Formats: sequence, structure tokens, C-alpha cells
Amino acid sequence: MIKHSLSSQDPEVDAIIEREKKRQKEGLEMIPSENYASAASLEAAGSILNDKYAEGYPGRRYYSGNIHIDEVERLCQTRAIKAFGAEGYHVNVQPYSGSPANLAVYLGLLKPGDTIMSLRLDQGGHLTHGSPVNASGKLFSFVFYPLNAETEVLDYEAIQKLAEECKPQLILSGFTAYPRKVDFEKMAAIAKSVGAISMADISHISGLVIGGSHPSPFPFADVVTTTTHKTLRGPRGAMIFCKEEFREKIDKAVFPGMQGGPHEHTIAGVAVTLGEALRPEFKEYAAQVVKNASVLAQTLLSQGLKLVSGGTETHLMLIDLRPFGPGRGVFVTKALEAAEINVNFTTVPNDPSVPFYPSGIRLGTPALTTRGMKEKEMEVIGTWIAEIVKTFANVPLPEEKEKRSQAVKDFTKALEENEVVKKIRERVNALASKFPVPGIDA
Ligand code: DSN
Repeated sequence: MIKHSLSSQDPEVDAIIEREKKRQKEGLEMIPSENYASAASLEAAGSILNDKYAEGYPGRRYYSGNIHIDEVERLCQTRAIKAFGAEGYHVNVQPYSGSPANLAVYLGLLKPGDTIMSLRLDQGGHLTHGSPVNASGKLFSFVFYPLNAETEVLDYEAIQKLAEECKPQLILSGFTAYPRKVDFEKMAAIAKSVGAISMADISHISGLVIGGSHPSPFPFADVVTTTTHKTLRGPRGAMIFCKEEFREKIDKAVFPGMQGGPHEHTIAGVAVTLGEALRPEFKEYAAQVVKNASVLAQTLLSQGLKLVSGGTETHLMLIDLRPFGPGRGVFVTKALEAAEINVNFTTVPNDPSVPFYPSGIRLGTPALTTRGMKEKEMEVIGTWIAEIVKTFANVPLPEEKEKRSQAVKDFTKALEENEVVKKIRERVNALASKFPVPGIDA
């Protein structure tokens, strides 16, 4: 077999990848939707399975030569059902990612214009849960349930009441920026009581669900979608689980409804990831993710910072920067990035600012836990984050819209020479160097 190494064939692309490896190794990835896939999973996802077309499903393909592709897709399905304890469900492992998976569910089970209930987007819902700029919001009629204004957690009584008023065809639970546990059994019961389909999008927490560190949507939800690369830490893909009665509609909605040829190399990588998730040590990882998040949250609180809902029960938390003034999320994110701590800015419930300049930051512990960091490291990192927040969250966002982008640019430039940033970056790099990154160092 001919082997061309990337470095000799295309040094330009190779150099970019090497720079990204260095960035991933030397900094702290705390964006809660990010993680590190294992070397084995990346190897499968980068394999020659990339080269095969396989429209259709195992045993029913539109192309010849799919004997081994069928094996890998079936293996991925079997492992998915086993890992999630989803016996009695069908699983489609072909969606390219979470957004097409969610859209396939809506298109497969509903008619355009039907009503879907989901969490308000500024309170933790996802783009594909009805944003007006997303296909979901353009094609379906979304009614949003809010969090309880005081506790900032789900209010199941209010959701029940709203469901009775608006009689949706589907009720969606599972969120992108919600730090508390979701009672999927209750959400499914609410849906059932009004004759709606219950759907859970567990993209963020699927690794915690497999590991037993978050309540499972199985066997309650009618349909469950998940990405494969967040707490589950595999290649970027998605899966849709559904009760048998929805099998045909879901499969048709994915192919030929939404997609052509499935990415079988990704499916192979997901199979490897699910094999890893079936090992006992995955439970320890999931429990550690939650323990780490809890210690990080406690550290931030003890430093005087405010967290949405007062803390976390999952892998993520949201720092509420409103006490410093509206719209400070971008400045704090930029300052943390300059210190090589990556988080993302986000809205907080009832945010007084606008989505592009929101008043919170979202951060979490999956990737650091995968590197082997524990409670001790979380305390130290929490102290650094708090110092950066307190140093930089006082920078006001200009009231005049046209001045905002320049203000962020000037602020970012000034960070290069900032002593607090320099000091913390050195500490970040020293700490990170002690923890290998799977897929890079393995
Ligand atoms: N972009 C993902 C997240 O960060 O939560 C969701 O798609």
C-alpha cells in the first residue's frame, strides 16, 4: 500500500494542524460542548471507509460493495442501543450532525406549521429548537416555555399549563446551555397528557447519561437525538433513537429526506467511541466530569461570582455577569482566550443585552476531565477564571451599536500586554503541559 504522509505531501495543511495541536495541548478547553476523541476513534473516522457510497440502510443499499459497510453500521447501532440501555428503540446512526438530526425528526413526524414547544433560546434552548433564523423556526410554529424567573430552573407545572393551552404536536426537552438535571420522565408525561410526541435532545449530556451521571430519557421519550462528540467524546456525528412506531418515518426523513450517502467513516468512529463508553472506566469519567463541574462552580461562587440557577448538576455552568453590567460576556471571553482558557459567551435568562453581546459565559469540564484533571485542578483553574472575570468584566459595552465591534478589537489588542493575562497564561501553560491530550499524545 502506498503511504503518503501529510507533512511531505502537503506541508501547508500539515503545519496548520500542528499549530492547532499545540493550541489544544497548551491551553484549557472549557467550552462544554467540546471534548477530545480517542486516537482509535479518530483513526476509524479518518479511515478508507470515507471512500464508500452507501445510500440506504444495512441490507438495503442503492450501491453495491457494501458488505463491510453494513457490518460497521450494524455494529454502531447495536453498541448504541446497549450503551444507552435503549432496548426496544430503533436507532438511526446516519445523521451528519445534531442540526440535521433534529430537523429530520421534525420533518419526519410533523407537518410544516405544526406546533412544537421548546425552551426559550436565550434561556438555554438550541438554534435548532425554533430560532427564527433556523429552518426549524421558519417551518414550524414554536411556542417557548421559560425557566422559572426566580430559580432559573425548569418549572414543570408551568410547562404542563402551557402545553394544555397551546396543544403542541411535539414537546422538546434537552438543552444547550442548561446547568441542571432534566426530568425526562416528567417531560414525557406532560407530552403524553396532551397527545404530543416527546422528544429529548441529549446532545450535551449523552456521555453523562451513558455513564449514569444524569437521568436517562429512556424509556420515556418517544424520540431522542444526540450528537456524538460532546460529553460522549467521539467524532462529530449524530444519532436518532425512536420508538418502533416512528422507525419508518425517521429513517425516511434522514435518507432520502435530508441526506444522501451516510458518512460511514464517521459511523465507524462513533462505533469505536461507543465501545469505549461501554467500558467500566467510562462511568468513572462521567462521574468525574460532574464532580469537577461542581468543584469549579463552588470555587467561582466562593470568589463572589454569580452562576445561573446558583450552580450546576451537570458538566456545565453559566457565569452571570449582569452584576458587572450588561453585555460583558464578549470581553471576559476574549480575556480568558488571551490567557488560553477557552469558553464561550452566552445569554443569561432575561438577558438585558443582545445575543451577540450577551451578559454571560458558558463553561464546563468534559475536555479537562478527559485529560485527567480532577478536583484539585478545578479549584486552581476556578481561581484564575475568577481573577480574569473580576479584572475585565468592568469594561463597559458601548451603547452605540456601531462602536461595539471596534471596542472589542481595541480591548483584545490591549490584552497582549496585560500583566494579569500574561501571569495566568504562564500558569495555564504549565498546568496543561502535565496532562496529555488523547488523540495527540496517545
Ligand atoms: N454548538 C453546540 C454547543 O456549543 O452547544 C450545540 O450545537
